[in-house]
Amino acid sequence: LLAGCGSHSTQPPQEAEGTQSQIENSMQQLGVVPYPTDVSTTGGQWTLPASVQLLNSGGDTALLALQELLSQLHITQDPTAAASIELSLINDDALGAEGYRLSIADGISISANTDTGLFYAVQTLRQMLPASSEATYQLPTVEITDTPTYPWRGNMLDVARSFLPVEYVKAHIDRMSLFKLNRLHLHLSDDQGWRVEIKKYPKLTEIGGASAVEGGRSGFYSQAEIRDLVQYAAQRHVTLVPEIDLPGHTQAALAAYNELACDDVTRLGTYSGKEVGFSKLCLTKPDVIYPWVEDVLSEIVDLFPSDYIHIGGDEIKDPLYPEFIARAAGIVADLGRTAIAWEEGSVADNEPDVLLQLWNDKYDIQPALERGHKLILSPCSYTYYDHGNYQGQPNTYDWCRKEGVPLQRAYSMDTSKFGAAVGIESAMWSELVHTDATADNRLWPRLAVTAELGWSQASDKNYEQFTQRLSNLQAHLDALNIHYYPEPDLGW
Ligand code: TNX
Repeated sequence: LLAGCGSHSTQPPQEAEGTQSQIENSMQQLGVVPYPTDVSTTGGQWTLPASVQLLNSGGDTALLALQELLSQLHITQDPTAAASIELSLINDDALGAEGYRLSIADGISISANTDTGLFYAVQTLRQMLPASSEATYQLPTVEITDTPTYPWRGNMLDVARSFLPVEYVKAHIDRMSLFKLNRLHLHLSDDQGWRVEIKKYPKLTEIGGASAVEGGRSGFYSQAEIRDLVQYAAQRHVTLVPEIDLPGHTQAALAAYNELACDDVTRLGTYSGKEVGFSKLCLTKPDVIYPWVEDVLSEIVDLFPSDYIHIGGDEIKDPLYPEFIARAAGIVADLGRTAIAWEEGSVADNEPDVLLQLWNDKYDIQPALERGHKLILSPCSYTYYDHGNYQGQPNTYDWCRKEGVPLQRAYSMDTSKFGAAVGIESAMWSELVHTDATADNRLWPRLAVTAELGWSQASDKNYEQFTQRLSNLQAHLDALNIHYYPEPDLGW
């Protein structure tokens, strides 16, 4: 499906059919987000018939995704059908671990090095087709070769301030996968709540799971639920990245286990305010806190197969803070994984493989880059989706940018200017986000920006074309039941 020229089109006037500029025009209008690396089309069309045969050599989740897509469109599978859709695993270094080729001529042929690549090709096809069944399916004849710019294309959900139920997280993973987003960072603990069952410390969820920010939702994930979520996400090529925020932002844990605090008698109830920066594990009680940190992180590692485990590290002042971060990152390493810390953790003497998550646009991360650390880019003035879709949007923060983070602002981020990065991650903090519908409104359509900046070539960046392509995906967002913000730039 080619995107029509919207009223806000900036396309040059069309020339005679088949000219180079017409071809480029139609190329740029392939209604796909994130935009693929290389698209070549001759301007022809192919009609996908009502019945096709599937030829599969190596697709696993990709085959399931393709079958689901066809069944939604009421296209039947028939081994004797003339037209075919073929999935094949190949060996082509240029495609890496996530890339694919998709060719549409008088059939559809998809190839990739991995099931992940095949799966992403199916997502591209899904976007090129309508969101629900129609009488006929016209596709442009096209050759797409597509590989991501960054391996880390993420989103963070703060389920600690206000909980998000398993069903929401699953729906979110589905939605992410349509846009080839591949990391879901779960902020599982904070002052206002503790959201993951830890068998050795049941009070963490008995007490910490029962609290929330004022007006927000309490709750927690059992270990069985986490295992189910991990598997659900893996089938959609999303890695769940757990964060246990340490040593600050720990009031929920301190309320459950008072001995972790320095002042075991004062201020140890649960907390439902919004201010940050008052709580911490007692860093002068190493014999108490480190065994606890080790126990908690070893259960986390056991639950989450992610190579990276986030240890938090934000917004705390303590002379022993650098030592704590280095020790906690060391515990993660001893458990066979690699730590992520928020930018402040850069003051610690960490192994250079520790990832730093940049959140303050102006933080001086240069010294850490010089030591070889890589970044996850979450500069608040572009990626904090708890900030308004527009200036003054009710129940949004604006501490980082008073105009909020409108779609165009988010899109204007230059990912190359911050230093060596594994990718980009947008963050939805939830002090002010207390329902599924509000979460949807904050996440969408802006999450499509995260996807495009994380995947597409910087040289293809063009806001007008991005909005044209994205506006065409409205029916897909509707089909996924997303209560998105009706962004005027998209005509929604
Ligand atoms: C800063 S950014 C925080 C969070 C808040 C958020 C609100 C960061 C690492 N910490 O604790 O929820 O601002 O926008």
